[in-house]
Amino acid sequence: MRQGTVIKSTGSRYRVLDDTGTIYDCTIRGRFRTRGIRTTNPVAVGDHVTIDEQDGVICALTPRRNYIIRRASNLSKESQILAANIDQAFLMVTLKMPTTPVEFIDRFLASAEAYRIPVCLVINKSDLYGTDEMETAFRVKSVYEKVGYPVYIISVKQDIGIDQIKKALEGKVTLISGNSGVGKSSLLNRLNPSLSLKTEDISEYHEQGRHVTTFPEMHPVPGGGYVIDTPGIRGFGVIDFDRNEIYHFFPEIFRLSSGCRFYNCRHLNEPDCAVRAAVTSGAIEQWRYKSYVSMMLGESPKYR
Ligand SMILES: Nc1nc2c(ncn2[C@@H]2O[C@H](COP(=O)(O)OP(=O)(O)OP(=O)(O)O)[C@@H](O)[C@H]2O)c(=O)[nH]1
Ligand SMILES: [Mg+2]
Ligand SMILES: [Zn+2]
Repeated sequence: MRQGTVIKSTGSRYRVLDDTGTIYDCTIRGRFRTRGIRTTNPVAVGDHVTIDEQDGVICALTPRRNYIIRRASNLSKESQILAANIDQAFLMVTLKMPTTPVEFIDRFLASAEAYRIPVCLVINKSDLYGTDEMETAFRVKSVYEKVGYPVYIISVKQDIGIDQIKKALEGKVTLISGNSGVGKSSLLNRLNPSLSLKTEDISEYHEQGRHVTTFPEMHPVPGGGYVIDTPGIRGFGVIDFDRNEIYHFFPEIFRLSSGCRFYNCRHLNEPDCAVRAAVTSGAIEQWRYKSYVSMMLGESPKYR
């Protein structure tokens, strides 16, 4: 028997890394259940497991510290566990080729707040930015840092800002998410060239990536720590929020909400709402509030 961590899961096969650095390809035996949700995969990347290395089977699962899920498909009631036991997430975004909508950032951050997973924003491809885009990048940086999220502006291609990324990854298990084509796999290749992850030119015409990475996979980074590369934007399941709780997941809105006249203020059109007052005064960023309202109204995001 050995203890190990699942570093890859492709349906029925699991790759497990033990603490001596040996890799085992395993299947599972017996029943593993995750309380409360129906999942298509009982064991996920990041899971700590006990394996029988003779038979190549996973025989026990250590309780998870946390996990993130996504719906297996739009129609399905079943969920897929994307990753477990994560210390933090990096959300990689780009202002060009492709352009990440801020609303996507806000939905991702709200989901991460709900999972209590700290997030760093990584704005990549700064080499492509002209003066206007650079200004936007710094504006985005100041808005999100004010809310409490660290923001890094980097260029994997020109090797700018990579040292800060290395430092932030040190000793942690980090999930890397972001829409297709933003450069997640490219960053991981830059950090650990021996990975040779597949990357692909995004189509100039669509300015969209094509989901090159298809299964979440965990990779060691030099200096200690692990990163989990996830498939495209769908990487972080937008969870089904309880409407009345959404404002808990916008930290700056939550902080001000105690000043509202009504304890159950939804911050939409109630009188004496401290949140709307803060939007008017500029203390809360307009686009953050718009994202909040859009989630409150149950609008579905327009991007894929
Ligand atoms: N100009 C520029 N291009 C970059 C940069 N980083 C990555 N790219 C390019 O962007 C394209 C997509 O990169 P990938 O690393 O495959 O993107 P990904 O986020 O892993 O995409 P999926 O696996 O589909 O989710 C590739 O052509 C990369 O060479 C950068 O800093 N600057
Ligand atoms: Mg990729
Ligand atoms: Zn209010």
